[in-house]
Amino acid sequence: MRPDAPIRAYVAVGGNDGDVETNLTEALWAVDALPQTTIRAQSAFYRTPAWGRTDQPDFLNAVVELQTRMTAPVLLESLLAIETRFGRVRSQQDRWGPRTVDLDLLLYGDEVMDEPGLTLPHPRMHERAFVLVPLAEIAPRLVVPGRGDVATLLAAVATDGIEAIP
Ligand code: PH2
Ligand code: MG
Ligand code: MG
Repeated sequence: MRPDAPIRAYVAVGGNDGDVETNLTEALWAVDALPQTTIRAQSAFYRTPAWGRTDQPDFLNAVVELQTRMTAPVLLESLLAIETRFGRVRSQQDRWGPRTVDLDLLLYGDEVMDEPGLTLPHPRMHERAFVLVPLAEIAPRLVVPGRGDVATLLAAVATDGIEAIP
């Protein structure tokens, strides 16, 4: 069902393969160009050490705030389509490995759901400094349902090696 009021959603963008800054910038233009969807705030790009699998290049990461009237599943579909358009190839080895453009739906209003392919809030966002640092830049007081506010979550994680790029 279509939401009858616009929803505030947060999306994390990241990549570490190819011309990352150009890819991420253009992928975010594509997000802003989605129907019924506008980027309302955007963090800086941060250079971040690879998390999960450390034997790969540093990432660039950012977070955007969207206003959207798309449903969460349609928004997710659209983000995955943009990933594919920017050269993302999903494979068996892909989990946590190098990628051109990764677009992760972090929050969709205060929706809490756990369905195949879509868990909200994003199940690992509260422990990932590469998400919390850019998110805290644009929404420090935002509450992650079931987890607490962003500034408090950020204070609990190590942010070593993360720096905003000029
Ligand atoms: N994404 C991953 C795995 N590890 N590390 C950093 N620094 N940034 C990411 O965006 C990232 C990661 C899986 O999507
Ligand atoms: Mg992803
Ligand atoms: Mg990801």
